[in-house]
Amino acid sequence: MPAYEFNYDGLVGPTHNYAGLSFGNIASEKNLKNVSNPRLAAKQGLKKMKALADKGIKQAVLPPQQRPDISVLRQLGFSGSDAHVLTKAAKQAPGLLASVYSASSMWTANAATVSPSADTGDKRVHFTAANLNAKFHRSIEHQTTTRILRALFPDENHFAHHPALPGVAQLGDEGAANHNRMCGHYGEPGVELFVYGQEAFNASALKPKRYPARQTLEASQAVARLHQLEPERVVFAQQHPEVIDAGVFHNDVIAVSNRDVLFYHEQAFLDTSKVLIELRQKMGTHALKAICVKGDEVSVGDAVQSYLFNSQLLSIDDKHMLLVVPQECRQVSSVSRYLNRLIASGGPIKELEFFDLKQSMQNGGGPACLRLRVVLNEAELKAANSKVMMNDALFETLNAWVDKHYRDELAQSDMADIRLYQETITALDELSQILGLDAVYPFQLV
Ligand code: SUG
Repeated sequence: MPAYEFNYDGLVGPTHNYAGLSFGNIASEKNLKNVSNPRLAAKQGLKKMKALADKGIKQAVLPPQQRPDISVLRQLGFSGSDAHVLTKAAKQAPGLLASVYSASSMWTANAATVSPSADTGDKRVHFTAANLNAKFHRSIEHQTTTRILRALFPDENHFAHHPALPGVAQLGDEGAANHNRMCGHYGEPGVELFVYGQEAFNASALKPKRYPARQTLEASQAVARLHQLEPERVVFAQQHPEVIDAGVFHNDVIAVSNRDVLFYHEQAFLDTSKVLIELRQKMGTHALKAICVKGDEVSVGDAVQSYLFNSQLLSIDDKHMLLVVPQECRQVSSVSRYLNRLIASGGPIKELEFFDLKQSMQNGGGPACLRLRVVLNEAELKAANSKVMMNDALFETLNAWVDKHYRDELAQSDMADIRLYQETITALDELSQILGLDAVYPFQLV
């Protein structure tokens, strides 16, 4: 059955801010305490969604989460009225307050790992919400993520939803950001490539020295089992520990794939030739097109600064792929020169599109971080929530919703303000109606 790749982009939430919460993510650390512009951030994301939808890419929206999540502060011992909880947390534990305020669910590449029905044993689309255990502010996303995914893909005949893996470091799971799927057409069985940063239960295995490896082999293996993937169609590859230490905190900061094309930096994997041999063997008749960027063309540092690989590689048709890159790729000269050569090379990547996503980029989130890929066939598409599909009308409605509810400046000092909390609840209540969501947010469940 024909199938399509849908890009579900995270709608940036009203509390988007810079709190420096992600050790190992250089942009997040660098922009600590900068004043953010949530309205602009949301609009930059919407603009990308609309532009890609206009190019014929299947585009949808994933709603933001409820922030601040005051229930987490209560769980950690703060009590009294909501206003009191916020002011006490601001005084006593500003790091915790910033964590429950983070709009980090916008990076939906970390929401879940998704396996299309063509790959799974029971021929359903499988979703496992990522536990995001490596960072406290992200570890509080998965319960709402699961509720949202269930609301968007409700029919159990077509969709299987797994709760996040246990929230411990040995099973750290960061979702689709460390997952690629190689295939011919989207509806055909594919080979799923899971990239991990460390092996948790092997003390002698190589690990990064400076920054944490967020994803473990054991977590990747568990997701592959839950999704009933055939071992003959799965590849596990270790990310090079040295690139994690250079700021590559997810595989999607150093590699991206689409169908039979793998676009990656030469230092992405610990043992590249083994990964390529296994992929070629498991892909069978679909010849892998490997596009390797050498370190003397683009250094790992320039890749991290420009987010060249945090791009979206999208099929316009069977012979034409588009690379969606952040505008920073124009500003780093080695990357800009490389991209000119790439387009002139006559390979499968024929077109570039640059986007201004600076608000998200300053927290380490480029075009690929902002989207979760979900392959759906016609029957699955009919069973999915259609109100989140991007089109002219939804674009207008969401822009108007952002204008009505979002601030254009947010500093850490605003977080004790109970009015900000109330504004977000009002906004999400309205959004639930726009997107046809039923009781996904904690405030709707009480
Ligand atoms: O988990 N940044 C996110 C960025 C996630 C990018 N996602 C992918 N590569 N797929 C993270 O590090 C920063 C929040 C702050 O510092 O305020 C943050 O969470």
